[in-house]
Amino acid sequence: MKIGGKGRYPFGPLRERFRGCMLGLALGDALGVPFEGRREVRGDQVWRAAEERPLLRYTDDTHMAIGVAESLIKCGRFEGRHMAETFARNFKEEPWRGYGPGPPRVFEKIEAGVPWDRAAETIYPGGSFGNGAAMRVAPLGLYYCRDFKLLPEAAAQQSKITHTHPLGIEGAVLQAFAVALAALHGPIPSAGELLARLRTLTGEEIYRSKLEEMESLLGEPRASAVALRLGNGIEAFNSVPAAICCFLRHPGSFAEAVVEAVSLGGDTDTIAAMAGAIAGASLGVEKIPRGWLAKLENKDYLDQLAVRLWEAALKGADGS
Ligand code: AR6
Ligand code: MG
Repeated sequence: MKIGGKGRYPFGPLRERFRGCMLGLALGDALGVPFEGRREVRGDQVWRAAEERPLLRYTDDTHMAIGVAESLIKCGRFEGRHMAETFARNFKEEPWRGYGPGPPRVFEKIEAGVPWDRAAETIYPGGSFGNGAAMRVAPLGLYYCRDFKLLPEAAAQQSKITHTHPLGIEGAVLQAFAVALAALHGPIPSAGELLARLRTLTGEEIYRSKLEEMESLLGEPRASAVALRLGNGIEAFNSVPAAICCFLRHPGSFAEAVVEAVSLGGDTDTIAAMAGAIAGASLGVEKIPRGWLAKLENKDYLDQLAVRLWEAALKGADGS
Protein backbone atom coordinates (compact mmCIF):
# COMPACT_ATOMS: atom_id res chain seq x y z
CA MET A 1 0.00 0.00 0.00
CA LYS A 2 1.26 3.44 -0.86
CA ILE A 3 2.10 5.64 2.09
CA GLY A 4 -0.17 8.64 2.22
CA GLY A 5 -2.29 7.38 -0.66
CA LYS A 6 -6.05 7.02 -0.48
CA GLY A 7 -6.66 3.58 0.92
CA ARG A 8 -9.04 1.52 3.02
CA TYR A 9 -10.20 2.77 6.40
CA PRO A 10 -9.73 -0.17 8.72
CA PHE A 11 -12.38 0.63 11.36
CA GLY A 12 -11.58 -1.99 13.99
CA PRO A 13 -7.80 -1.82 14.11
CA LEU A 14 -7.83 1.98 13.77
CA ARG A 15 -9.53 2.24 17.16
CA GLU A 16 -6.77 0.12 18.69
CA ARG A 17 -4.16 2.35 17.06
CA PHE A 18 -5.77 5.51 18.48
CA ARG A 19 -5.57 3.82 21.89
CA GLY A 20 -1.99 2.72 21.28
CA CYS A 21 -1.01 6.26 20.36
CA MET A 22 -2.47 8.04 23.41
CA LEU A 23 -1.28 5.39 25.84
CA GLY A 24 2.06 5.05 24.05
CA LEU A 25 2.68 8.79 24.31
CA ALA A 26 1.97 8.79 28.04
CA LEU A 27 4.12 5.71 28.65
CA GLY A 28 7.08 7.11 26.72
CA ASP A 29 6.79 10.31 28.74
CA ALA A 30 6.57 8.44 32.05
CA LEU A 31 9.41 6.02 31.22
CA GLY A 32 11.68 8.83 30.08
CA VAL A 33 11.22 11.29 32.89
CA PRO A 34 13.57 9.73 35.50
CA PHE A 35 16.43 10.04 33.01
CA GLU A 36 15.82 13.60 31.80
CA GLY A 37 19.06 15.50 31.23
CA ARG A 38 21.33 12.43 31.34
CA ARG A 39 24.02 12.13 28.67
CA GLU A 40 23.31 8.54 27.75
CA VAL A 41 21.26 5.79 29.33
CA ARG A 42 21.63 2.01 29.01
CA GLY A 43 18.56 0.10 27.84
CA ASP A 44 18.64 -2.23 30.84
CA GLN A 45 18.45 0.78 33.17
CA VAL A 46 15.23 1.86 31.47
CA TRP A 47 13.71 -1.62 31.74
CA ARG A 48 14.73 -1.90 35.40
CA ALA A 49 13.34 1.54 36.32
CA ALA A 50 10.05 0.65 34.62
CA GLU A 51 9.89 -2.58 36.59
CA GLU A 52 10.78 -1.08 39.95
CA ARG A 53 8.53 1.99 39.89
CA PRO A 54 5.07 1.27 41.33
CA LEU A 55 3.42 4.08 39.34
CA LEU A 56 4.42 5.41 35.92
CA ARG A 57 3.60 9.09 36.26
CA TYR A 58 3.47 11.35 33.23
CA THR A 59 4.43 15.02 32.80
CA ASP A 60 3.42 18.11 30.80
CA ASP A 61 3.86 16.29 27.47
CA THR A 62 0.89 14.04 28.21
CA HIS A 63 -0.99 16.68 30.17
CA MET A 64 -0.97 18.96 27.12
CA ALA A 65 -1.81 16.10 24.72
CA ILE A 66 -4.85 15.48 26.93
CA GLY A 67 -5.83 19.12 26.36
CA VAL A 68 -5.48 18.71 22.59
CA ALA A 69 -7.69 15.60 22.64
CA GLU A 70 -10.28 17.14 24.98
CA SER A 71 -10.63 20.21 22.80
CA LEU A 72 -10.89 18.25 19.51
CA ILE A 73 -13.54 15.96 21.01
CA LYS A 74 -15.55 18.87 22.39
CA CYS A 75 -15.38 21.06 19.25
CA GLY A 76 -15.35 18.40 16.54
CA ARG A 77 -12.50 20.27 14.86
CA PHE A 78 -9.50 22.43 15.73
CA GLU A 79 -10.69 25.61 17.47
CA GLY A 80 -7.75 27.75 18.56
CA ARG A 81 -9.45 29.69 21.29
CA HIS A 82 -11.05 26.63 22.85
CA MET A 83 -7.80 24.66 22.77
CA ALA A 84 -5.83 27.57 24.26
CA GLU A 85 -8.36 27.96 27.07
CA THR A 86 -8.32 24.21 27.67
CA PHE A 87 -4.51 24.31 28.03
CA ALA A 88 -4.72 27.26 30.44
CA ARG A 89 -7.43 25.61 32.56
CA ASN A 90 -5.63 22.27 32.72
CA PHE A 91 -2.38 24.02 33.67
CA LYS A 92 -4.11 25.80 36.56
CA GLU A 93 -5.35 22.46 37.88
CA GLU A 94 -1.95 20.72 37.68
CA PRO A 95 0.84 23.30 37.34
CA TRP A 96 3.37 20.86 38.82
CA ARG A 97 3.58 18.66 35.71
CA GLY A 98 7.00 20.02 34.66
CA TYR A 99 6.00 22.57 32.03
CA GLY A 100 8.69 24.38 30.02
CA PRO A 101 9.24 28.03 30.98
CA GLY A 102 7.30 29.54 28.05
CA PRO A 103 3.80 28.00 28.11
CA PRO A 104 2.76 29.15 31.64
CA ARG A 105 3.56 32.72 30.60
CA VAL A 106 1.43 32.27 27.48
CA PHE A 107 -1.46 30.89 29.56
CA GLU A 108 -1.34 33.95 31.80
CA LYS A 109 -1.73 36.17 28.76
CA ILE A 110 -4.60 34.09 27.41
CA GLU A 111 -6.35 34.34 30.77
CA ALA A 112 -5.80 38.11 30.66
CA GLY A 113 -7.68 38.23 27.35
CA VAL A 114 -4.85 38.30 24.78
CA PRO A 115 -6.09 36.49 21.60
CA TRP A 116 -4.93 32.87 21.40
CA ASP A 117 -2.96 33.44 18.19
CA ARG A 118 -1.08 36.47 19.56
CA ALA A 119 -0.22 35.44 23.11
CA ALA A 120 2.97 33.49 22.30
CA GLU A 121 4.58 35.96 19.90
CA THR A 122 6.65 37.89 22.39
CA ILE A 123 7.72 35.15 24.80
CA TYR A 124 10.94 34.43 22.88
CA PRO A 125 12.50 36.52 20.11
CA GLY A 126 11.05 35.03 16.93
CA GLY A 127 8.82 32.74 18.99
CA SER A 128 9.61 29.46 20.76
CA PHE A 129 11.31 26.61 18.90
CA GLY A 130 11.04 24.32 21.92
CA ASN A 131 9.49 20.88 21.37
CA GLY A 132 6.35 21.73 23.36
CA ALA A 133 4.07 21.97 20.34
CA ALA A 134 5.36 18.70 18.84
CA MET A 135 5.21 16.71 22.08
CA ARG A 136 1.44 17.25 22.44
CA VAL A 137 0.29 17.13 18.81
CA ALA A 138 -0.31 13.36 18.43
CA PRO A 139 -4.10 13.46 19.11
CA LEU A 140 -4.47 16.00 16.32
CA GLY A 141 -2.46 13.75 13.99
CA LEU A 142 -4.91 10.97 14.84
CA TYR A 143 -7.98 13.14 14.43
CA TYR A 144 -6.96 14.36 10.97
CA CYS A 145 -5.28 11.14 9.86
CA ARG A 146 -7.51 10.89 6.78
CA ASP A 147 -7.32 14.52 5.85
CA PHE A 148 -3.85 15.40 4.61
CA LYS A 149 -5.11 18.76 3.40
CA LEU A 150 -6.33 20.00 6.78
CA LEU A 151 -3.67 18.27 8.87
CA PRO A 152 -0.63 20.53 8.25
CA GLU A 153 -2.57 23.73 8.81
CA ALA A 154 -4.28 22.41 11.94
CA ALA A 155 -0.94 21.16 13.32
CA ALA A 156 0.66 24.54 12.61
CA GLN A 157 -2.23 26.46 14.17
CA GLN A 158 -2.23 24.38 17.37
CA SER A 159 1.49 25.04 17.55
CA LYS A 160 0.98 28.79 17.39
CA ILE A 161 -0.90 28.81 20.68
CA THR A 162 2.49 28.52 22.41
CA HIS A 163 5.18 28.09 19.72
CA THR A 164 5.32 30.58 16.86
CA HIS A 165 8.90 30.05 15.62
CA PRO A 166 8.93 28.31 12.19
CA LEU A 167 11.21 25.58 13.60
CA GLY A 168 8.82 24.91 16.48
CA ILE A 169 5.89 24.79 14.07
CA GLU A 170 7.57 22.54 11.51
CA GLY A 171 8.55 20.07 14.23
CA ALA A 172 4.89 19.81 15.25
CA VAL A 173 3.75 19.37 11.65
CA LEU A 174 6.26 16.54 11.09
CA GLN A 175 5.32 14.78 14.31
CA ALA A 176 1.59 15.10 13.52
CA PHE A 177 2.16 13.61 10.06
CA ALA A 178 4.29 10.78 11.37
CA VAL A 179 1.47 9.87 13.79
CA ALA A 180 -1.20 10.22 11.08
CA LEU A 181 0.68 8.03 8.61
CA ALA A 182 1.36 5.44 11.30
CA ALA A 183 -2.29 5.38 12.41
CA LEU A 184 -3.59 5.16 8.88
CA HIS A 185 -1.27 2.42 7.69
CA GLY A 186 -0.47 0.42 10.79
CA PRO A 187 2.81 -1.47 10.39
CA ILE A 188 4.80 0.64 7.96
CA PRO A 189 5.55 -0.89 4.55
CA SER A 190 8.87 0.94 4.20
CA ALA A 191 10.89 3.44 6.20
CA GLY A 192 12.17 5.05 3.00
CA GLU A 193 8.66 5.74 1.77
CA LEU A 194 7.60 7.29 5.08
CA LEU A 195 10.70 9.48 5.14
CA ALA A 196 10.12 10.57 1.55
CA ARG A 197 6.54 11.54 2.47
CA LEU A 198 7.76 13.54 5.48
CA ARG A 199 10.45 15.24 3.39
CA THR A 200 7.75 16.72 1.15
CA LEU A 201 6.51 18.67 4.19
CA THR A 202 9.79 20.31 5.10
CA GLY A 203 10.52 23.93 4.37
CA GLU A 204 13.35 24.26 6.86
CA GLU A 205 16.80 23.03 5.90
CA ILE A 206 17.60 21.56 9.31
CA TYR A 207 14.65 19.17 9.14
CA ARG A 208 15.32 18.29 5.51
CA SER A 209 18.93 17.40 6.20
CA LYS A 210 18.10 15.43 9.36
CA LEU A 211 15.42 13.40 7.55
CA GLU A 212 18.00 12.64 4.87
CA GLU A 213 20.59 11.68 7.47
CA MET A 214 18.09 9.32 9.06
CA GLU A 215 18.20 6.75 6.26
CA SER A 216 21.85 6.03 7.02
CA LEU A 217 21.03 5.63 10.74
CA LEU A 218 18.46 2.87 10.23
CA GLY A 219 21.08 0.12 10.10
CA GLU A 220 23.48 1.77 12.54
CA PRO A 221 24.10 -0.51 15.55
CA ARG A 222 24.95 2.24 18.05
CA ALA A 223 21.99 4.27 19.36
CA SER A 224 24.47 6.91 20.50
CA ALA A 225 25.01 7.79 16.81
CA VAL A 226 21.34 8.84 16.64
CA ALA A 227 21.78 11.40 19.42
CA LEU A 228 25.08 12.54 17.97
CA ARG A 229 23.77 13.14 14.46
CA LEU A 230 20.12 14.11 15.06
CA GLY A 231 20.37 15.68 18.52
CA ASN A 232 18.56 14.91 21.79
CA GLY A 233 17.73 18.39 23.11
CA ILE A 234 14.65 20.38 24.08
CA GLU A 235 14.57 22.23 20.73
CA ALA A 236 12.02 20.79 18.30
CA PHE A 237 14.69 20.27 15.60
CA ASN A 238 16.86 18.37 18.10
CA SER A 239 14.15 16.00 19.28
CA VAL A 240 11.44 15.38 16.66
CA PRO A 241 13.88 13.78 14.15
CA ALA A 242 15.38 11.63 16.92
CA ALA A 243 11.93 10.39 17.95
CA ILE A 244 10.93 9.51 14.39
CA CYS A 245 14.27 7.73 13.93
CA CYS A 246 13.81 5.57 17.07
CA PHE A 247 10.46 4.42 15.71
CA LEU A 248 11.89 3.67 12.26
CA ARG A 249 14.81 1.74 13.75
CA HIS A 250 12.33 -0.52 15.62
CA PRO A 251 9.14 -0.45 13.55
CA GLY A 252 7.88 -3.78 14.93
CA SER A 253 8.49 -3.21 18.65
CA PHE A 254 6.88 -0.53 20.78
CA ALA A 255 9.14 -1.36 23.73
CA GLU A 256 12.38 -1.23 21.76
CA ALA A 257 11.48 2.07 20.09
CA VAL A 258 10.64 3.71 23.41
CA VAL A 259 13.56 2.26 25.36
CA GLU A 260 15.94 3.43 22.65
CA ALA A 261 14.38 6.91 22.72
CA VAL A 262 15.08 7.13 26.46
CA SER A 263 18.56 5.74 25.98
CA LEU A 264 19.53 8.72 23.82
CA GLY A 265 19.66 10.89 26.94
CA GLY A 266 18.84 14.62 26.89
CA ASP A 267 15.14 15.42 26.71
CA THR A 268 14.29 11.78 27.35
CA ASP A 269 10.64 12.15 28.37
CA THR A 270 9.71 14.16 25.32
CA ILE A 271 11.68 12.13 22.77
CA ALA A 272 10.19 8.93 24.20
CA ALA A 273 6.68 10.47 24.33
CA MET A 274 6.90 11.32 20.61
CA ALA A 275 8.45 7.95 19.66
CA GLY A 276 5.82 6.18 21.82
CA ALA A 277 2.98 8.07 20.15
CA ILE A 278 4.17 7.05 16.65
CA ALA A 279 4.96 3.45 17.63
CA GLY A 280 1.63 3.08 19.47
CA ALA A 281 -0.25 4.52 16.48
CA SER A 282 1.48 2.10 14.14
CA LEU A 283 1.34 -1.06 16.23
CA GLY A 284 -1.82 -0.60 18.30
CA VAL A 285 -2.44 -0.93 22.01
CA GLU A 286 -2.04 -4.72 22.03
CA LYS A 287 1.69 -4.40 21.26
CA ILE A 288 2.35 -2.26 24.35
CA PRO A 289 3.73 -4.29 27.29
CA ARG A 290 0.82 -5.01 29.65
CA GLY A 291 2.95 -4.63 32.77
CA TRP A 292 3.80 -1.05 31.79
CA LEU A 293 0.21 -0.19 30.92
CA ALA A 294 -1.06 -1.53 34.24
CA LYS A 295 1.12 0.98 36.10
CA LEU A 296 0.39 4.02 33.95
CA GLU A 297 -1.11 6.98 35.81
CA ASN A 298 -4.67 7.83 34.65
CA LYS A 299 -4.62 4.97 32.19
CA ASP A 300 -8.40 4.64 32.07
CA TYR A 301 -8.98 8.31 31.32
CA LEU A 302 -6.31 8.32 28.59
CA ASP A 303 -7.86 5.21 27.08
CA GLN A 304 -11.35 6.72 27.16
CA LEU A 305 -10.07 9.90 25.52
CA ALA A 306 -8.51 7.83 22.71
CA VAL A 307 -11.78 6.00 22.06
CA ARG A 308 -13.82 9.21 22.17
CA LEU A 309 -11.34 10.84 19.79
CA TRP A 310 -11.73 7.88 17.42
CA GLU A 311 -15.53 8.18 17.60
CA ALA A 312 -15.32 11.92 16.94
CA ALA A 313 -12.96 11.35 14.00
CA LEU A 314 -15.35 8.81 12.47
CA LYS A 315 -18.27 11.18 12.88
CA GLY A 316 -16.29 13.93 11.16
CA ALA A 317 -15.28 11.51 8.39
CA ASP A 318 -18.92 10.61 7.72
CA GLY A 319 -19.90 14.24 7.67
CA SER A 320 -22.55 13.59 10.31
N1 AR6 B 1 15.59 31.21 21.43
C1 AR6 B 1 16.36 30.57 22.34
N2 AR6 B 1 15.96 29.49 23.04
C2 AR6 B 1 14.72 29.03 22.81
C3 AR6 B 1 13.85 29.66 21.88
C4 AR6 B 1 14.33 30.80 21.16
N3 AR6 B 1 13.61 31.46 20.25
N4 AR6 B 1 12.70 28.99 21.88
C5 AR6 B 1 12.83 27.99 22.76
N5 AR6 B 1 14.04 27.99 23.33
P1 AR6 B 1 9.52 26.64 25.86
P2 AR6 B 1 8.38 23.99 25.69
C6 AR6 B 1 14.56 27.02 24.33
O1 AR6 B 1 9.79 27.44 27.07
O2 AR6 B 1 8.81 23.95 24.26
C7 AR6 B 1 9.20 20.19 29.34
O3 AR6 B 1 10.22 19.67 30.13
C8 AR6 B 1 14.69 27.67 25.70
O4 AR6 B 1 15.81 27.10 26.35
O5 AR6 B 1 8.68 27.21 24.79
O6 AR6 B 1 6.94 23.78 25.97
C9 AR6 B 1 8.74 19.15 28.33
O7 AR6 B 1 8.84 17.85 28.80
C10 AR6 B 1 13.42 27.24 26.40
O8 AR6 B 1 13.56 27.19 27.79
O9 AR6 B 1 8.85 25.30 26.42
C11 AR6 B 1 9.62 19.40 27.15
O10 AR6 B 1 10.84 18.74 27.30
C12 AR6 B 1 13.23 25.85 25.82
O11 AR6 B 1 13.65 25.96 24.46
C13 AR6 B 1 9.89 20.85 27.21
O12 AR6 B 1 9.70 21.25 28.57
C14 AR6 B 1 11.79 25.33 25.87
O13 AR6 B 1 10.90 26.17 25.20
C15 AR6 B 1 8.95 21.61 26.36
O14 AR6 B 1 9.22 22.94 26.48
MG1 MG C 1 10.81 16.97 28.17
